Amino acid sequence: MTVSRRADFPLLVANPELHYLDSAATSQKPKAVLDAMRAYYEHDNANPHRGAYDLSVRATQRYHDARTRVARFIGLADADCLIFTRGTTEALNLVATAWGHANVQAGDEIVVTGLEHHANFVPWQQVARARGAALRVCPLTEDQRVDLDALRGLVGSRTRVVAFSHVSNAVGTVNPVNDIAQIARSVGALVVVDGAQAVPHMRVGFDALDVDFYAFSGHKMCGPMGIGGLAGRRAILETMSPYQFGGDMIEFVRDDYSTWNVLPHKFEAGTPNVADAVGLAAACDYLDGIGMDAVLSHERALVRLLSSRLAEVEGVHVFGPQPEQRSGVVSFTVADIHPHDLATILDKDGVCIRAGHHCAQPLMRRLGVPATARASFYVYSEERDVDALVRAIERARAIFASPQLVE
Ligand code: 7TS
Repeated sequence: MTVSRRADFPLLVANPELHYLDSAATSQKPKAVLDAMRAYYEHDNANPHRGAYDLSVRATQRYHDARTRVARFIGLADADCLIFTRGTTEALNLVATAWGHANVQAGDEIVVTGLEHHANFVPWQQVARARGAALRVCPLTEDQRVDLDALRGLVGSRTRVVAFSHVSNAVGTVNPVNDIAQIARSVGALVVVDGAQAVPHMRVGFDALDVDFYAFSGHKMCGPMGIGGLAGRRAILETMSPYQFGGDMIEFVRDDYSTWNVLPHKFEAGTPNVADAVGLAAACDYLDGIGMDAVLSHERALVRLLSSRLAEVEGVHVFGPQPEQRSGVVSFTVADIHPHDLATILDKDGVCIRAGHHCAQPLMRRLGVPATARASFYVYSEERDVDALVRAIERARAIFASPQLVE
């Protein structure tokens, strides 16, 4: 087991009894990120791209540098093809709106998978409805991986888009991006990847992937809330119309028409979120300081440990593939205890897990459960968090087995 980074996270240091096992929802923030954002506001804050004065030039430079840094982190050489967004949700809506509505025609098909978070499902469902296209949902294997044979049979000459998650938030499946992309390419479809649960946990090399768009969120990777990104191919971004209109994204505005700024500004209307971009760049520095391979192996070790411990607890069912095909997520149910009740009891022991449908209702329906309990790890997670979780589950089972409760 590699070393936990708990000491770098002020919230966890201030709460030594807390077992934070909900990093797939949002990660805690290291001091280095908080310091970088504070320093930006204390020394460099101004509205970028506007002022002729030195402070505004500095703010512009900080924003530019943050983009270059984050692009490097995700393996994107052409940093102008990284659009900063509020997060994955906005990034995927940008593609669905700006590309989907313009390019999907009546009778076309859009393919998503049965694993998707609503953020990569509903925008495509809505494009399909608006354009008179069909949404096809790719089936999964028994252990919740994308069924590649089924996908081959599902795509065809009318498939315009294949949209899928790199890593499932609900069960942790790591999907073979290039295998899926190859199937999409065979019919000439646009390839859109939801990387919200991948970028925080493993090395992602956008340029080496055969995909067109890749979305992610800063707040799940040690960065602040309110910033994320969309990486895209220049040739496609250039053809797309803006998603929102206003300041920064225009070139000329006449009474009856306007022309657009160059990438990335064309897709970033209004005052940009500089401080959060600076924070996200600091998060990239922080994670690279650990090494993404070390991040993944730390989480996998904990997933293996928790999976083997849960196998000994009666009534526990764990979803998803083998730990080697999963990120730091363990999604499970405990017989006769609703996940919400379980999470409430666990909270009394300082154990924070997520219970619910994980914004993946189509997946829950396929699993035949209303909800699951989900523990998710990150760089600050420790074996004692696993111990506390398993102990708390045993306590919950004892409470539910007690005769008083049955009466
Ligand atoms: N896609 C995936 C795979 C996600 O896990 C999430 C958030 C999103 C998209 C949306 O990201 P946002 O930053 O724009 O909100 N997932 C979760 C989760 O699993 N629990 O809370 C949020």
